[in-house]
Amino acid sequence: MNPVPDNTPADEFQIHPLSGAAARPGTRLSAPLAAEVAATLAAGPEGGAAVRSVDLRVPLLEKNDILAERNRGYFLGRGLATLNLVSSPGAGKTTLLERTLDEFGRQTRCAVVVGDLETDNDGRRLHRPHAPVAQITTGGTCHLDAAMIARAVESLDLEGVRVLFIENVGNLVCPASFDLGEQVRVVLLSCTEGEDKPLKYPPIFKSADLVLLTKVDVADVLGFSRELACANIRRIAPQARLIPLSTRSGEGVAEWYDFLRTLTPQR
Ligand SMILES: Nc1nc2c(ncn2[C@@H]2O[C@H](COP(=O)(O)OP(=O)(O)OP(=O)(O)O)[C@@H](O)[C@H]2O)c(=O)[nH]1
Ligand SMILES: [Mg+2]
Repeated sequence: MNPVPDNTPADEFQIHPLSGAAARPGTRLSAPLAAEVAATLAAGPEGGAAVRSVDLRVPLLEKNDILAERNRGYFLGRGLATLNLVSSPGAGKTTLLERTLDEFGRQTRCAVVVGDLETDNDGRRLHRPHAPVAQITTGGTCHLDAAMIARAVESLDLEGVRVLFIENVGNLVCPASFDLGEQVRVVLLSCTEGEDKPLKYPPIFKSADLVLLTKVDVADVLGFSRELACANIRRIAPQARLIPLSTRSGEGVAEWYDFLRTLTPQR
């Protein structure tokens, strides 16, 4: 494999044509594309192509923000408090929602929209006669967006529902950029991930209204420092409320329900 040159400018990256059409001279490309590929490869060192990155997210995010604002108005009009739960894969979002529907959800009617790349596993886990659930399978997209939420919500019977939970795709990066129109963003950090994650993935923590430090029942056995994790969360997300929690031991669960009870729909 070709080494990456030392003098690579910060806004460029390298593509080495190890596979695909560019690596197979026998493959015929259309004439204009072939000329463009040949010129690009000729310009790069040892067959590598230097490509300037272009940020395509700005128009995409502007469109999402407009749709998110529309969702927010819809939720407010229906008197719905909405929470967007985001975390790395496996931090305990579905487990917390299962327990929440079984306990809090008996007094206050709740609904759930849950997103995953593939499978409807979480939707099936969350299915309860007293709580409507919609599953979004993104087919590869690493986050939910406002348009997906608008379509999913249309499929739900929201009669009498006061709290709408949105379980985002497990990912600590992409969901940070996509407003869904939620009232409250809840970021979960589990003890199995390590204390340093707020420092390494700050955008999502900076966007949090509430941080749940989950799986605290296993903190000691993992040698996980709750104090250090809480200090890191407070440093990166001083605006957020923090609740250490375990769905296994029940620690923090009552505080979570108290938080939910205080929510009144607002922008
Ligand atoms: N020890 C312990 N394990 C937990 C706790 N909460 C969840 N788990 C376990 O963590 C694993 C992942 O939990 P999920 O609820 O599926 O996590 P998730 O965030 O919904 O995962 P994705 O949807 O894949 O992102 C499961 O094996 C749960 O049993 C907890 O409080 N303590
Ligand atoms: Mg889940």
